[in-house]
Amino acid sequence: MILYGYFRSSAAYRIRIALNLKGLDYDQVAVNLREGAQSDDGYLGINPQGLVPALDTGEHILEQSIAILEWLEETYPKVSLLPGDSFARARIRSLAQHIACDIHPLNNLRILNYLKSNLDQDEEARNRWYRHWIRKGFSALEQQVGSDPFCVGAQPTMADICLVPQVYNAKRFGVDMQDFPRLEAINTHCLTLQAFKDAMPSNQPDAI
Ligand SMILES: N[C@@H](CCC(=O)N[C@@H](CS)C(=O)NCC(=O)O)C(=O)O
Repeated sequence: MILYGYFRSSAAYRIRIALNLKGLDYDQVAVNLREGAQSDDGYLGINPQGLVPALDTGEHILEQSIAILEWLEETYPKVSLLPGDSFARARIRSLAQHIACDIHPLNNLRILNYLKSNLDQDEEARNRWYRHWIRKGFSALEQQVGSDPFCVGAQPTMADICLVPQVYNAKRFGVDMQDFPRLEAINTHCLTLQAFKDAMPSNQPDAI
């Protein structure tokens, strides 16, 4: 499989964690978001949305990280990212979607670029925007996650796969994680696992 991503892309980071947890081999192609490579014709031929990640399965190209996670789960069920009964699985999906649908998109690069170029917002204003939406989402998430020791239960799930990259973003933009002790504890615990460590942005071939 080939993962099209970028070391700092949190959506691609999700897929790296999942592939590592499931023990699947993959190659990576870096799409340099800072240089605008997501809008090159070549990449738009892979994902017309101009977003990473995209996963070439060898047979198909898949986009959208949550859909890719679901496909990986169905295709390689051995190490489950959605364990438990239907209620547990719905909770896992709910936390994952909270992050992937309601927190992450507001702070995407193209949103920040629009705030800068079209709405004349300076760096301080853009960073305030960024921190605001993470803090708002994390305040609710802090009350929704468990502590056993992952977001839901005793093994890492799709919820943790979405949480860890979002905490990485939060820290990068100066969100004080002391206000979210449960999220911080889950993040710290996840990062003791090799699959999460290997997926960290700083451990990717395109890291600068
Ligand atoms: N909903 C998409 C979001 C993908 C996404 O927003 N990717 C970001 C990086 S984390 C991106 O490619 N941004 C490029 C841009 O904003 O121009 C998914 O989950 O895959």
